[in-house]
Amino acid sequence: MRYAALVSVIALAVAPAAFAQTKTPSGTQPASATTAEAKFNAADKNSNGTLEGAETDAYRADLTRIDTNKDGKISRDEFMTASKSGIVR
Ligand SMILES: [Ca+2]
Ligand SMILES: [Ca+2]
Repeated sequence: MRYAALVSVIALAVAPAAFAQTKTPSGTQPASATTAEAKFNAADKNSNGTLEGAETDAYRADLTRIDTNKDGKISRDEFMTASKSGIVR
């Protein structure tokens, strides 16, 4: 009786770890959304949620491709889209 209870406790403790290992293979994922988010936040010096003016300097070469609505600014959505398609690295 006590042994059975112990086994079920161990099974409960081990199961989530095994699941996590099979779900996330290490080192195979491309730049994640979290990384793109961090890059955007680092570039957005005034934290207004948009890259404009000097904040876009690092992305000037690709600005026409990143700035899909052509307002001269890079929104968070535009940045994420560009990141997914490999324009922003
Ligand atoms: Ca900004
Ligand atoms: Ca824009």
